[in-house]
Amino acid sequence: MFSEYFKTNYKKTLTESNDVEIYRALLRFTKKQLNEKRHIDGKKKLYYISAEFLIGKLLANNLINLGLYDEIDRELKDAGTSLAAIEAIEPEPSLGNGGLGRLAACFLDSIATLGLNGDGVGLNYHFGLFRQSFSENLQQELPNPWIEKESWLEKTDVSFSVPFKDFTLKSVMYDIDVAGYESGCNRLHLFDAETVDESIVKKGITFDKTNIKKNLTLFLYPDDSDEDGRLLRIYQQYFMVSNAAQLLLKEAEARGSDLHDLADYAVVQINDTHPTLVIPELIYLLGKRGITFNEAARIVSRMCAYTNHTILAEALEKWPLTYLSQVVPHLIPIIKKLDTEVKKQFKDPAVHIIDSQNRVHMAHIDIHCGFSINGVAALHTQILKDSELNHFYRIYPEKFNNKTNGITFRRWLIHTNPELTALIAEKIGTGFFRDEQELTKLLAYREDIGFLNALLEVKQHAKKRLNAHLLEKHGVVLDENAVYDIQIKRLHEYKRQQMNALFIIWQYLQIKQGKLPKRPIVCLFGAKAAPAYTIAKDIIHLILCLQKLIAEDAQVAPHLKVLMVENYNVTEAEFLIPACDISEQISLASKEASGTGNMKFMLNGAVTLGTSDGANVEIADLVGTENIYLFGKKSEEVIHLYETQDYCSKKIYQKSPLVKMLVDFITGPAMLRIGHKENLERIQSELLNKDWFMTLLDLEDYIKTKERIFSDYENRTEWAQKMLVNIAQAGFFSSDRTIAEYNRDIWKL
Ligand code: 26Q
Repeated sequence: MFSEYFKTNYKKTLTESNDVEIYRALLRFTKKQLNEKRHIDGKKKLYYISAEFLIGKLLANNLINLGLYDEIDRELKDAGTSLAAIEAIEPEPSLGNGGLGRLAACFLDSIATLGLNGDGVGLNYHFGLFRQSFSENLQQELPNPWIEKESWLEKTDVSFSVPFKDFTLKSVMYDIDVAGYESGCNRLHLFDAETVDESIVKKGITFDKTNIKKNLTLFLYPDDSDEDGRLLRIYQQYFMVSNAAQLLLKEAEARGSDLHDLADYAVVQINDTHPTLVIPELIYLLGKRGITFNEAARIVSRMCAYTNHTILAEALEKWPLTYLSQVVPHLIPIIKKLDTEVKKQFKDPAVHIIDSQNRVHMAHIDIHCGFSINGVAALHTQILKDSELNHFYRIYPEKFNNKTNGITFRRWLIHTNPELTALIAEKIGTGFFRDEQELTKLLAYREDIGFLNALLEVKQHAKKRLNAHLLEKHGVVLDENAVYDIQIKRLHEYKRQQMNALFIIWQYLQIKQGKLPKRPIVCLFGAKAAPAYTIAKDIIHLILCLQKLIAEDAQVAPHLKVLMVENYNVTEAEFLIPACDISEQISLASKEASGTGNMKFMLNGAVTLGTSDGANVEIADLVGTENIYLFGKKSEEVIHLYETQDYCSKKIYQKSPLVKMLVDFITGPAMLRIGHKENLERIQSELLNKDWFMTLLDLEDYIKTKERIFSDYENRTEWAQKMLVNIAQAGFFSSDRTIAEYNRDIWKL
């Protein structure tokens, strides 16, 4: 069918065309197919507002969801190319950073797949999150242009005026169609400002942060280490939510709402606190349309639901009232009024919206003024109720609920791992495409040696595919008989990439002493560090120095390899995850809200090495202790240590010769020959004098557990059984399940 379309429109055959031409034609063709799809509708509509939508490349996924993938792949293969080759040409949008953004993308897929009436709303960042490059073993940040003349974006004629204190900006709405699997279409609306000027970006990702008209949608998470940067974030947030609110009102009115009944027509999911200003903005807009403050606040409180993605105090947004006055003065009376109401009812300052230092606590607005607060994994929600948000839980127990995260299997199994998909389908049919719980049927094959061997073969094949990609794109060669140990996620101290680095030092020293691992070990990393997050960048430096040290050591290199993949993104993840044996999920217990990478790895037959944190706990419940490697202190112990301020990393260092040896190595002669003294000393000193995320606390247990996992890996049949159980029990983590729960408990579409 595509070849026909191509011939008619391009007056030549696929065989006579190159991959770039085919890509452009296929983009147009697929957009046309999307256009002809039914638009999902209904009286009530969900607006999923998010600063990030980490959608990844869209071509293959759209074709899968349209049911066209196999047919077009066949046509392309007949013409001497393939969809995989064509996909390589597509640029990856970089509209997100990590879990929260990828979750939003998986959710859009599931919302459409379940036929629910719901759109995403965000910003059209021209350069997205920065592109990462490594030079001198340091992270460098560059702009990441992803928008081409023809892309998935469609400019619409929808436009709104967004009033700031000193000027008003007109918006432009771009749409990306979101096709559900064998279902209709929803949309992702990305707002932009026509005045934005890419040419103001100078060296790296620096630009004039005060020139809002020109810089508003240039970058996701512009550096906010100074006041101008923080103000810019507020400009971005308000621009996003004002557009969302205006769109919502316009559409609800078109569907027949008289605004007094708005809550019957629209529901807003606030993805972390970044879109919180939508609450005062909706009250403001309803006020302008003649609705009293009290009624508006009541309507809005029936419409807004908030998802919390973190318990890190430093990540909970608090904006000085003075900043908000400088950007959106018209919202100040509303925020103050909401705060006054709260202060009338509750004396406890912990729940006030505006604190004694005149800072506005964004999450507090969400909790008081919305009807639902959800955590993203069972443990996370429990911690919110018991400690982090306990003051609020005691006031509004009925508002709190858990929605354990999920991932879309269309992307993270069917698309990324066609071999595994085919193998599973051979055994249990394709029912799991729609009902992921059907994967448990695989449990019947636990003793089927043929099937277990086939699983191992599929893994081997994925390693080959990864290696071909790494060779082509990054010029590196990995041993395909090695065990692949992978940690890919945002770089953050609580995720403890530094602990993994200390393990690598330990393994290096073992090999230096002649104690060789039974088979080569490959340690893969992928992570971007926020440009102003110094210690995170030091950790990248540490890992890159180890990578070089080991690669250049002829005695060690055959047994150990470290690779940090440059510019880690969704596409890299799609190559890495199917090839993984050991999934590193080693955050300090209580700190990782959920994790979703852990679910993707599990689904692709990797075994988790992790702490009892986030969704790891639920993975463990599903697969049983023999199919997961848990280590480290439990969340209650960690929370207790914080409360009593009893943790002292220096004491562990002084007591344990092993820990001392590893930490000392960071600034030893071998490392100083390669790395920068300043960076290495800073990370070492952080570990010794602060170690806020208790790396040294779990280090020895981590090393011991890792030795055990490598040893168990050698029993290939038992390992394949672990793989099987992990795949079979992954069905619970389908985002279709998560979204069905959101709809049942919150949205009620
Ligand atoms: C806050 C203030 C100032 C600047 C930036 C931010 C900021 C930016 C991004 C705060 C948080 C984020 C992103 C958070 C995130 O990705 N959280 C992850 O969400 C996933 C989906 O729920 C969870 O699985 C992860 O556990 C959680 O870390």
